[in-house]
Amino acid sequence: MGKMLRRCAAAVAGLALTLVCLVEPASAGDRYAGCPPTYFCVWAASDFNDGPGKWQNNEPNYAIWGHGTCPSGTWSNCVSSVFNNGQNCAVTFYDGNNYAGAFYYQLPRGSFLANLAYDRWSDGTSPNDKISSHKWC
Ligand SMILES: [Ca+2]
Repeated sequence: MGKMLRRCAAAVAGLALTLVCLVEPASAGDRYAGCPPTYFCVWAASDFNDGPGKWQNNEPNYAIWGHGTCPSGTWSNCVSSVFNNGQNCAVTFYDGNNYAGAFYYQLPRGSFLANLAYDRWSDGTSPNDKISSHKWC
């Protein structure tokens, strides 16, 4: 009986250890690695994978910024997660070039969207793989 309890305890301990390993998130620093302070950063995949593309200023045309794994070869219509690591204000991003079309209004400074498939443009459709420009404040 005692032996069985010990075996069970070991199994539970092992399971707990496994769970801890599975659920332990990467630190914020790891998650956003490559997104320095003052930048708005984007990734081609959800959860901050495959990137980042990063800008300190307004960017009216993502199609001039290459990214090899995107279908178009550029960041336009290719973003699935974003992080506003700016120091001053919010970022609004848009479906069209030159801040046109549907938009996502003012992602606050220090905020992220890990999977744009779960978010909505101003017109109610998904911004996933649609961003083509962004503007601060
Ligand atoms: Ca677009």
